[in-house]
Amino acid sequence: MSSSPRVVVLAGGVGGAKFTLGVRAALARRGAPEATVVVNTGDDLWLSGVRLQPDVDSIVYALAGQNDTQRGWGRAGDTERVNHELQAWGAGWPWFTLGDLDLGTHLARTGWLRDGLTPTQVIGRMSRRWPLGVHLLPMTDTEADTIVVLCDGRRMHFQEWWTRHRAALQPAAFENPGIGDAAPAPGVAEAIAGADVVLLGPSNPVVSLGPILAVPGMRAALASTSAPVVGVAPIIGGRVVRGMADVCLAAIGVETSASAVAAHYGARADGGLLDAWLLAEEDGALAPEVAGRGIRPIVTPLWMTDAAASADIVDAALDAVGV
Ligand code: FO1
Repeated sequence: MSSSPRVVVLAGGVGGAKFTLGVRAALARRGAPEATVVVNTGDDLWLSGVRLQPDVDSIVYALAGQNDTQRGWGRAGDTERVNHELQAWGAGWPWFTLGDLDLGTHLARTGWLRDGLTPTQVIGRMSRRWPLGVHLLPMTDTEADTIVVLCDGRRMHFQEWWTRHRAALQPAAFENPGIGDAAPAPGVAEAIAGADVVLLGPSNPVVSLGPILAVPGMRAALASTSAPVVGVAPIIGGRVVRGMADVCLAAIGVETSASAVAAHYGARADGGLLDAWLLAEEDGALAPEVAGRGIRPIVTPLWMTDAAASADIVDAALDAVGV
C-alpha cells in the first residue's frame, strides 16, 4: 500500500466535480500528491463570440468554492444582466443562461485563446487565481464539440439538445467532429503512464467519458499503464444518478444498469478498460455478474452527498486495489 499514490481521474462536469472534491479530500487525508484530473471538453461551445467549457468550469468552480450548488453549474450568487441584454439583441440562445460572473470567465478564456494560449495553458492560468488542489487538464487541446445526430437526421450541438430539449429528442448517435485529429493534451498520457491508479469517475459514460475515451491515444494509454483502472458506477439501484444519461445509454444500446455500464467499458483482460468496478450497495446483487465479466466488483455506498462521502468512495477504490 502506498500512502502517496499518484492518482489520475477521468471526469465530466457536474458529477465529475463532486467526485473530484472527494478525490482532493481523500488524497489530502493521506498526504498524497495532487491528483491529475482529465476533464471532458466535448460539452464546449462557441456562443455570442465566447468559448464556453462547461465541464472544465464546473470542476474549477467547485474546487474553488465558487460554484452554484443548487443548479450544479455556474457561479454562486451570479446575476444575469448581460444575459438579458444579449437576449434583447437576439444574440446567443434564449434558453441558455450566461451569468455575469460566468461571462467574466468566458471572456478571460476567449481572450487568452485569441492570444494563442492552448486550452491546457488557459486552465493553468485559471488555477493561478484559484489553486485547485488538483492538476486539471483538458482531454485534448483540439476543439471536438459533441454533436447529437437525431433519429430524424437532424444534427445539433450537445448543449442545445441537453438544455433546450432536455434530451427529449431521440438521439441516434453522438459525434465529435475533429476528434480523429486530436491527441491527449500535454501531460495526460504521461500522467496515466506514471499513475498508481486511474479512476473513471461516475460521469455520463456516453457524453462525458465517451469523448475522453475517443481521443486517439487515450485508450492505448489506459491499456498500457501498469496502474489498475477502477471505475465508479454512475447508476444506483438501476437509475441514473443525475442528468439524462439513460437516454444517452439507450442510444448506444446499453441498458441502464451498473453491470451493463461495466460491460460497456469492458474488462481490461479482454481488451477493455476496467480492472475493478465500484457498485452501489443497492446494486450488490449485480456483483457476481460483474465478476463474471472479468471485472472485480467492489460494493460500497456511492451517494456523493458531500465531499466526505465522495472521499469515502475514493478511499474504497484506493483501498480495494491496495494503493
Ligand atoms: N444548463 C442548463 O440546464 N441551462 C443553462 O442555461 C445552462 C447554462 C450554462 C452556462 C455555462 C455553463 O458552464 C453550463 C451551463 N449549463 C446550463 C450546464 C451545462 O449545460 C450541462 O449541465 C453540462 O454541460 C453537462 O455536463
